[in-house]
Amino acid sequence: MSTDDSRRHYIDGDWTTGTGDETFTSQNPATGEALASFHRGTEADVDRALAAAEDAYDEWRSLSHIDRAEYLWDIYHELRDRHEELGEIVTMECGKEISEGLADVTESWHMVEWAAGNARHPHGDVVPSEIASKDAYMRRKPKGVVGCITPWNFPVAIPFWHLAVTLVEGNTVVWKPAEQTPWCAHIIAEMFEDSGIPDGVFNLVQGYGDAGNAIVEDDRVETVLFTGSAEVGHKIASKVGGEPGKIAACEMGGKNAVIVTEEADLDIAVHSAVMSSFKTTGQRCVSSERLIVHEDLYDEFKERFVDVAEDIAVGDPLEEDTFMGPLIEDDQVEKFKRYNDLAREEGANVLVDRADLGAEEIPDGHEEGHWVGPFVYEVDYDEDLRCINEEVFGPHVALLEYSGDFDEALEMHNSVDYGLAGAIISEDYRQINQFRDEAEIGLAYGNLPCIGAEVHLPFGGVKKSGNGLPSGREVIEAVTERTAWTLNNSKDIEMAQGLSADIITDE
Ligand code: UN1
Repeated sequence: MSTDDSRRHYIDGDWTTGTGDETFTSQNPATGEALASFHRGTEADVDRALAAAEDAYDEWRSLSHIDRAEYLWDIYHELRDRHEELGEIVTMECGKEISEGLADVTESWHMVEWAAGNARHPHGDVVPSEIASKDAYMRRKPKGVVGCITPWNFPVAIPFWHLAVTLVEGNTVVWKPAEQTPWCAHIIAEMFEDSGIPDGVFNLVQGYGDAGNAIVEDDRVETVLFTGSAEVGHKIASKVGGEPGKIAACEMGGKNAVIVTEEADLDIAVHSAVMSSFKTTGQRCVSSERLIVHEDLYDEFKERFVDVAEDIAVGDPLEEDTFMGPLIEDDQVEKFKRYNDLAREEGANVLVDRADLGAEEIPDGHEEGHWVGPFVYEVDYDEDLRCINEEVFGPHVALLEYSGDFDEALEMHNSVDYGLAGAIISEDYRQINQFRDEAEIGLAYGNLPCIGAEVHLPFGGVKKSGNGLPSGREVIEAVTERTAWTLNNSKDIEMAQGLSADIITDE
């Protein structure tokens, strides 16, 4: 593909090739086929985008929430109207099977609906004052220029988690999407252009980590919203942490678990575990790589889970009878296999190994795809095993047996450094409530898979998984500053805390 065909960045209302001379291609992970070529952003491109965002800020913030939301409503309708087409593009570019590609687009218009609708909802609180003649209330102001860095696994939904609220609240944006899914990002930028949003309010710079880093390090950026790997997120958080006034809202991965207690309904347990471990081929930050199962049910659960894992339909993600599409790229396949080997070295008893699929399992014409099937093992619990502590981001699943009471399961559950999502499967409300209260996670589920959160819930983790801010309504916290505003309605000045307002002089 020649450079001239390559798609451009969207900066200051213009489609530009930028200053660099490199391009990169987006690939279909199911076929290895190149989908489109894109200009690779440089620090100079980010610099231009930030300058545009800074210039556009004053005018944008001066609009009302409701006027700003109008642009988002246009996008909401376009997302709905183009559901099928965009769902297929998501599937082609990131390999998720088609129901997931479609759900990604649905989740994005839900987020836009929430953010634009919220423009008409009350913002902030009226706060009582100790002094009857004072009014006190909270106001929020936009921060300014917000940098957004998004992952490939929800290439339409997660950008809207970041962008929709941020823009409605009056900030301007420079966005660097994942290098694996630039096509989806390009379409989102076209939607912003179609909406007629003022130049410079929304800017897209395509590219790699160096472009993302240029956003993170720039003084003009007040808030960085990041969703992606723990490795990158922790670097961003520590860089930004040293800068007063600047915030990094990071949502990263997990080593999530489903606990199946002795009081579980086994049908629910198997169903939830399969969904949690294999949807998106294990590539959600909320996917579960640990199944913690009580000894009373262990053998039966194992047999049933293994049966499904042996047969789970891996195939062409555009076909409706596929459950698992490919992994995103070769590096991910290698990582998955490396961790499968590590589990073996650490003493795992392998129950299902479909890491290398047979030729007959790979759909015709898809030989260059990044295919793997489930890898399931059991291992004697030892909290230091790396295979049950480190996130793989693939269908790599450990079965861990526990005996004794629920505290033991919880201890295993909480022993990892991460804390994003988890589920308990039990018919005993005491166990369920204990899990709700004591599981160290941001997203907790009872008798459900630990995936599939809705956009109006806070989404985010604790511990190494992040600070729970870059999504849903919590984004508001990250992209606005609060003012506590107090107004005196009296001609006299009266102070709180009984503080004297008398001016005393020597005269
Ligand atoms: C992710 O895990 O990377 O809760 C995002 C879910 C989706 C979002 C997942 N709504 O599964």
